Amino acid sequence: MALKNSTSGAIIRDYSIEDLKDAASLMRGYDLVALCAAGSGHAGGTLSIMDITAALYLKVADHDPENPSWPDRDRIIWSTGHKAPSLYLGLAFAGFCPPEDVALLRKLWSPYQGHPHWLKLPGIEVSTGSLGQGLSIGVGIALAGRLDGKNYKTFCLMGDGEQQEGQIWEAAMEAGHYKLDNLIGIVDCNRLQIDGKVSDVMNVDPLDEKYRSFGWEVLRINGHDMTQVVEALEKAKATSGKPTVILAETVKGKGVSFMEDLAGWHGKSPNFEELKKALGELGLLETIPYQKLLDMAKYYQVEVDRQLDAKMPKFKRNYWWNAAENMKVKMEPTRKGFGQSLAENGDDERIVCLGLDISGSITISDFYASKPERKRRWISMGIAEQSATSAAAGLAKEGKLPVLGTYATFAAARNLDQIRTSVCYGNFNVMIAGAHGGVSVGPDGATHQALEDLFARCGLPNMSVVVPCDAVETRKATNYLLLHHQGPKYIRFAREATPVVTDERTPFEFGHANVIRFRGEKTNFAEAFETGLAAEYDNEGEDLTIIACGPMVPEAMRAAWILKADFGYESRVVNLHTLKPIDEAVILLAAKETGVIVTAEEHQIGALAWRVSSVITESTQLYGVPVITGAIGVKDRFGDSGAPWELIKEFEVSAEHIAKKAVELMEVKRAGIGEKQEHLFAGQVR
Ligand SMILES: Cc1ncc(C[n+]2csc(CCOP(=O)(O)OP(=O)(O)O)c2C)c(N)n1
Repeated sequence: MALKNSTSGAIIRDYSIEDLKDAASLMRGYDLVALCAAGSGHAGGTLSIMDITAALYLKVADHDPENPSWPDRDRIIWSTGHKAPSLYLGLAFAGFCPPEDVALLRKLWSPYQGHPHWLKLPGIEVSTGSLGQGLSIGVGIALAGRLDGKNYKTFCLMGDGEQQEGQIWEAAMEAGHYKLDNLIGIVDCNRLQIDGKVSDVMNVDPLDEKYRSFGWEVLRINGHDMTQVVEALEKAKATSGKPTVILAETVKGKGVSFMEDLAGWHGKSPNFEELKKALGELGLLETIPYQKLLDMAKYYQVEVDRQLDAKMPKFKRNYWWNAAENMKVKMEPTRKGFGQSLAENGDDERIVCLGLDISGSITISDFYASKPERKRRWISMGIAEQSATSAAAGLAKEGKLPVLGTYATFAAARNLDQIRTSVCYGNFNVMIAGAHGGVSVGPDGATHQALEDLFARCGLPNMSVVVPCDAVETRKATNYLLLHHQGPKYIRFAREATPVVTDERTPFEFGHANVIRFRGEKTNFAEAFETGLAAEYDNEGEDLTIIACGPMVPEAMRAAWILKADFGYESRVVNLHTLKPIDEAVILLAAKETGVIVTAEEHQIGALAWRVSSVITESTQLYGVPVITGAIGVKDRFGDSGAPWELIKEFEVSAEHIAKKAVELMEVKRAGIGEKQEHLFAGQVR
C-alpha cells in the first residue's frame, strides 16, 4: 500500500516511520510559513492533524501524483475544510504540487484556496469548508465504489467539534446500515474548537460508543504516535463487514510550544517573529527557505495588485478610500454594532442568545462579555445550525426573544428549511444574524462568502430583512429588531471594517429608506453628504439614482462623489437598509424623478436588483414611463480567496464600478430617451 505508479504498480517511495515523522515535521514548518505569508488561517488544527496527514498521503493511501484521477486510487475527503493547508502539504509531499507553492495560500486566483476546491488543484477529492458534509460525500463515494466493483477505500478527515453537526450522524447511520467497509472516518480529537473546549461548547463524547452503536468499528489512538497512526490506518483498510472510525487523540497546535492546546490559535496565523520562533522549535530554521517563500508570496501579491488595478475603471483622480488629502473616513466592522446592541439591551430577561461556535468573531458574545449574570441566558449549541434554528423557534414559542448568528452562509443556507418551517411558517419572533456576509469576508474563500443568502431570506413569507450600511446603523437596526419587531427577522452584516457614514442623528426607521445627497468635498467623507428620511425628501431634479444596501451604501456615496466631480452628475443615493418590507415609494419616486436607477449589492445580482425591478415593473404609476436600469453585484459566480478590498475590486462591487455603470446609463438617457422622459416626468408630482 502506498504512493505508487498507477501504470506499473511500482511503489514510488516506501516511507519508514522515521521518514514519516521527518516529513510531518517539515510539513508543519511549511504550513506555518504559508499561514504567515497569508496573514490568516488556522494554525491550531493544521498542526494537530499533520502526523495523520503524512501517514495517509505518503504511506497508506494508494495514489499516484502523475495520475491524480486514477480510477483505482483511494479517495481522501477533507471534511475539516479549514485545515486545507495540511491537505495541500500532504499532496505536495506526495508529489502532486511543489511544497513551495503552498506559500500562495489564500491569495487571489491561487489554487491554494482558504478551503479546498477540487476544481482548482488536482489531487483534492472534493470541495469542503462547510463542516459536517464530508462523511456524507464519503458515503456516496463508497457506495459508488461498491456499485462499480472497485476496491478503493474512502478516507474522511473530520474534527471533534465537527461531530456536533447532525449530518455526520445521518452519514454514520447510512454507513453502518450499508456496512460500508470501504469507508474510514478519522476524527482529529484535539478537544478544542473556536469557542473553547468541545466538552463545554457541546459535548460529543463518548464518540466511541456513539460510532459503535451505529455499527462502526472503532479504533482509538494517539494521533501523534506515527506507528499507531500507520497501524490504525492499515487496520482500517483491512477491516471487512463494517466501516471504521479512527478516533485520534491529538493536541491542537502540536509541535509549537506557544500554540499547543490553546483555543486562541484556532483561526490565527503566526507573524514573522512567531514564525521564526516556531521554526526554531521545530528545528527547521536552516531547512526551510522561509524568507524566500515569503518573498515569493509577496511578488505574487504585487502581480495580483497590478492586474487588479489594470482592470479597475479609471477616473480623473484616485477616489479610493482615504487616498486623498480630504474626504477621510473612519472604518469599523459593521458586526461591532450588533454586539453593542446586545450588550446594551441584554438585561431584558426575554433575550436568549444561542452560540454557534463563532461567537467572539460575530460579536454575539458581547451579550454577556461584561455581564456574567447573563450567562444563564447564553446557550451554546455547538456547530449545529439546523437544530439551533428550530430550538430558537421553540424558545420564541414560549415567549423568549432568541438571537442566533454565524457566518451568513451557515445562518441562512445550511438551515433554510428550519428557518422556513420552524420559524417563518410559525411566524416566530426569532432574530437571525447573517454575519460575515458578502465577498469582503476575504481569504476564507467561496465556501464562507454568502452571496445568495438574501434571495432565500426575502422569499420567505413573514420574514423581515435588514442590511445595515455601517456599524452605527447595525446597532440601531439591532435595537429595533430585537425589542420592537414581532416575527422572524434576518440582519446581515460584514466582517471587514467598512466606512462609517452615519451617526447618532442619522434617521433609521425600519421599512423606510434614507436619501443621501453629496453636497461637496469636506475634510471628512461623511460630512460631505446630507442624509434624511426618503419620505421627507424633496426632489432636487438629480440625474440618476443609486439604490444600495449594506456596505455598498458607502460605495454608492463614493460613486456619487466621483460622478459629480468627474462628470457633473447629481446622484440621489438611496440607502435601502430594509430589503423586506421594501420601501416602494422611494423606488417609484426615484424612477419617475430621475429615470435612471443603478442598484448596488454585495451579493449575487438580484436580491436587491430584482426586488427594485419588481417594484418598477408592477407599479401602475410607471405605465409608459421609461426607466433605465443597471445592476452592480456579483455576476453568478462563486467567491474566491483574497484580501477583502481586493475582492471588492475583483467582483466589481466598488464605487468605481457603480460610477462606470451610471455613466453608461446616463449616456443612454442623454442619447434621446432621456429627453422623452423629461417630457413625461414634467407633469408628474409627488
Ligand atoms: C457548517 C459550518 N459552521 C461553522 C463553521 C465555522 N467553523 C470553522 S472551524 C470551526 C470549529 C471546528 O472545530 P473542530 O471540528 O474541532 O476543528 P479543530 O478545532 O480541530 O480545528 C467552525 C465552527 C464552518 N466552517 N462550517
